[in-house]
Amino acid sequence: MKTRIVADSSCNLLELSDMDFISVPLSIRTDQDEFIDNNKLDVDRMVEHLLTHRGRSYTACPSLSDWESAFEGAEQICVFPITSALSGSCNGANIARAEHLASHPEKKIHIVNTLSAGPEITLAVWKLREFLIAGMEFEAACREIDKYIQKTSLVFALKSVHNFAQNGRISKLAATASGVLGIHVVGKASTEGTLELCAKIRGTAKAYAELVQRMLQMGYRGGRALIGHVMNEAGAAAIRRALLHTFPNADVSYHPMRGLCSYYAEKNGILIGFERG
Ligand code: X90
Repeated sequence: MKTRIVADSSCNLLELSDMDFISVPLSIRTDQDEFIDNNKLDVDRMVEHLLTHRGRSYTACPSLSDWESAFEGAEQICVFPITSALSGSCNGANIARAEHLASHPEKKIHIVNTLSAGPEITLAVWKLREFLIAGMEFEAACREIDKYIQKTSLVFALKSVHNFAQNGRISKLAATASGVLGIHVVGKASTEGTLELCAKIRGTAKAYAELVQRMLQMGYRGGRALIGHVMNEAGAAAIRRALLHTFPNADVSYHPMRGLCSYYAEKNGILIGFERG
């Protein structure tokens, strides 16, 4: 039976080695332009373009047919949409699943309730890949992933939450002081899958120290961590060094994020997905 992993583009992966994988793009829009978050998108150019863009901008989740075509041609599919608390992506995946199963009742489609975005989802995709490559049976692997994601978390440091406020995904009040020069908003994905803003920190070094501190408080003990950044490799590398200073054997990597996360996290933004315990 053909097994596939499908994620929407909030997971920042374009491919997955030794695994049938499809990324379903969200899109980022202004009144003039549309940026489809696929492998053709020049993310840095989009980020720079939006920095100088004066009008409104939006995002849109994948269409039902985008989801359904990602289900074609495989019999066992595990799906990773962005948090259902902030996007219609998960709802769309569920509707497409029901429609697809109506005409293909023999298939198995599992949708993971990620309640997160970016690197935390990537960790779960990587773990599922490991389970499947190790020969674990599909349904058992999906059950293990539902458990795994309970033991991972996401923290972030953003210099602006303007695009969240603009799109009504956090309150304007919560966004106060965001965008003020030198201020970083440090927060985490809440258990409901929304943004929880924890602190406003002046200065980059202090903000990153706060991120590491939060990770420790939340139970990071040197497991796998993935740092997603927006045009900020130096920042990601510095955080990685700080984590390795405390946990020399930790498996910490970083990568630039794709369009959707880069749009919301904005230039220099950092997201960290990590294993607890
Ligand atoms: O449906 C759509 O238009 C997409 C909306 C997505 C909104 C959330 C984007 C999150 C991107 C930014 C920081 C981490 C937030 C974690 C919350 C769970 C990542």
